[in-house]
Amino acid sequence: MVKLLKDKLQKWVSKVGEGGKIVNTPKETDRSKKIDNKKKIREEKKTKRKFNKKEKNEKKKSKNPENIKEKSGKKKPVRRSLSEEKFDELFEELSLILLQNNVAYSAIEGIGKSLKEKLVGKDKKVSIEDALRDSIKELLIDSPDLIKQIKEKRSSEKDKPFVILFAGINGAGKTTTLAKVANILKKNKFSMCVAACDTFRAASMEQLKVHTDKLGVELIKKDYGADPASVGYDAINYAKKNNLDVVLIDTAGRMNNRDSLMKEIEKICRVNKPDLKLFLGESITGNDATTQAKDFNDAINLDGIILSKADVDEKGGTAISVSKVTGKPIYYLGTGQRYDDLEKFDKNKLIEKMFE
Ligand SMILES: Nc1nc2c(ncn2[C@@H]2O[C@H](COP(=O)(O)OP(=O)(O)O)[C@@H](O)[C@H]2O)c(=O)[nH]1
Ligand SMILES: [Mg+2]
Repeated sequence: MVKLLKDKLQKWVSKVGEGGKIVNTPKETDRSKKIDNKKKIREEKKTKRKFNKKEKNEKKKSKNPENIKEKSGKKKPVRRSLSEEKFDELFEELSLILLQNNVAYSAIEGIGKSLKEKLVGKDKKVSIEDALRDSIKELLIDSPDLIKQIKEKRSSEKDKPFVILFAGINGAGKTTTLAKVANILKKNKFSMCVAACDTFRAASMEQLKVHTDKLGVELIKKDYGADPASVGYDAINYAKKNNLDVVLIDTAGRMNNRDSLMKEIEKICRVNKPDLKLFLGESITGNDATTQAKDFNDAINLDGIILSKADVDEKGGTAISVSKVTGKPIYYLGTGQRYDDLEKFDKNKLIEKMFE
């Protein structure tokens, strides 16, 4: 976003006031003209008189904003209270930038509300940039530790594998991400098998087979057209028999507004009871990914989210939006097409990227 956001923020800060004061430009109000005239007179007097220490102190104490010594540097604290009206007016502009950067309405509302609480009517020093960072951070959930979750389940229920289901629309990156997750799990010495529950799209099983062969992982599949729930069931039984740690379920892409397909994924979940239902969304699709995440969450009650294609996304707002609408954590970000291109989601890193 965020060069734009940053620019806007700077403009915003300077409107609120250099050094944090609210600047009334001469054109803005009559009152500000008066202040300006007063200032001129004072300036003239000032040149006549010697600038003694007592006067300096008085000026410091004065409430006239022009006398507040400006601080140089990046963060400009707000010193005088910002009215709610002024805030609303300024936040409207900021909302547009956020909107253009894939932050959904509901998330913008959330940011606005929390920013307002931090800035409006506050006399103490508040850096607007810090307040905005904090408001965004509040919407993001810390990424859980998948490895720890699997270990915990395997030690508490020794006869059951940890089942992970990947859901999302076509092309979101489910199959590729499943392979990337398998790669991470392998590195952590977990044993696993993959369930080819996309029995719908031509060549889906062949695509999956290429990955499982490369990774040296067993693929459980049936014919095209088979009931996907039963493929998952077979895979879980296979894992139980072979004492495997994890079952990864690949599913067919489905549009979130297609009732029959959403019913099908509900059935896969009902039959196989995944420990982790992950929604795969594309970072670049912003509001679309947000609506999908909400619909999938309504249908199958997601446990978490992975956003793919973060490598081609400059905006960063999708993560904020999907977290806000689902209230679920983002586990990973897909950052490319190789197996290693999967990064644990780090909200601080995302915020830094947005403000860099
Ligand atoms: N650049 C980039 N491409 C990705 C990423 N994840 C998946 N892809 C590509 O997106 C396309 C669709 O991925 P696929 O896993 O088949 O999606 P699915 O239909 O949800 O299973 C493929 O060409 C992938 O290589 C990612 O993180 N970054
Ligand atoms: Mg696929």
